[in-house]
Amino acid sequence: MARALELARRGQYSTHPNPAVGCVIVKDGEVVGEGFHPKAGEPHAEVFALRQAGYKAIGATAYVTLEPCSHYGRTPPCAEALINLGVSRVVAAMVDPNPQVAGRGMRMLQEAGIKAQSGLMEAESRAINPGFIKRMESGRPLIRIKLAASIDGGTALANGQSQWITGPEARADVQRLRLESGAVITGADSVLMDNPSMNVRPSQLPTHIELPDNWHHPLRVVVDGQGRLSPDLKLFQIEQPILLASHQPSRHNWPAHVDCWQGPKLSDKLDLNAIVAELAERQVNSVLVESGARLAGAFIAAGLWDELIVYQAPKMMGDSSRGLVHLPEFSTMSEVPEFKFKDVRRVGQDLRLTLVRAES
Ligand code: AOF
Ligand code: ZN
Repeated sequence: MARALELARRGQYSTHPNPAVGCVIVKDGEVVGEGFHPKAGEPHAEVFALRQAGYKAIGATAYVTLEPCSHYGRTPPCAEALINLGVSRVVAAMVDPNPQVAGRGMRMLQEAGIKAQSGLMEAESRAINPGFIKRMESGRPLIRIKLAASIDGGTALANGQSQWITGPEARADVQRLRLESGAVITGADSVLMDNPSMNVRPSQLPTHIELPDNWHHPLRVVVDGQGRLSPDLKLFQIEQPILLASHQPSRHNWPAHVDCWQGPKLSDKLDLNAIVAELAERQVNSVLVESGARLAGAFIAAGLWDELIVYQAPKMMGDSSRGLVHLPEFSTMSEVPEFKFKDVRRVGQDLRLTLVRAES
């Protein structure tokens, strides 16, 4: 199973919206077939492993990082392929949270007389596809909010200057976060302030990442309620898909890669729940919010987040600098939102703090 997990990880930047899955087929203590799912629309992990195993699959054990599927999706059911090719035992790391499968694959195998169990190295398997699992289990994507600040919480000087607070290693780590995300969301404030491109730049990724040729570019999402952005900005010059979200129609003519999406208003602003629902509809598994203090605060206040990732630089910007997140004023400490550190580590000269809900 450890080997199957290793194989699964090879697909982690290209299977969107599908999960990354690996499979190893073992016969008489020897590996006879290996495979992983490379891309949605292409065969699943089991099919590649079965092809390699050929007749040796008869009486063999298949280790799969996800329950074999039971449905006709873009490809036929893997449970059927395992049955037809004579595998006698299937060990899965976890049940597929996709409601179209959800235990039916295991049942199909058992009904065909195959010994089928799940739960081996489950935590490791879940860690490979957190976004897919979140969307399948809750109907909305996993939402991570990235923030960067000085040790005293400054994110920009009073004059707006903010580049660069954190060092090159932290910025490379942010490139990795983008690569892991189905969509990256930012707001008009940040776009007007920094003129960012919001894309993944392979040359700026951490050196340990092996990027496959068919890697998935995250959908860039820009929240522009007031319609303040114009097509000449840098991010619109890059011909990768952009979703431009507003609660009112746009006045501009946008190039074909910019999809203008109009959503409902909630207290005079675009309803963030509606954007998140739209992204789930578009099969986005995980979202990275990379925005200014207002939009980040709005996501937090709406409860639309799973992880806060805060990069903290060993610098002081003083109390005339701008703060990390805009939240309403609190009058007692009991109202102040509390979080829990899930992970704390050093990235280059900076710290990376990962926070989750206090009650999780
Ligand atoms: C497997 N093995 O390697 C993967 C599985 O549209 P399709 O046919 O590609 O089906 C996608 C669904 O299949 C996906 O949502 C998930 O439930 C499952 N993925 N299953 O048996 C695999 N990638
Ligand atoms: Zn399958």
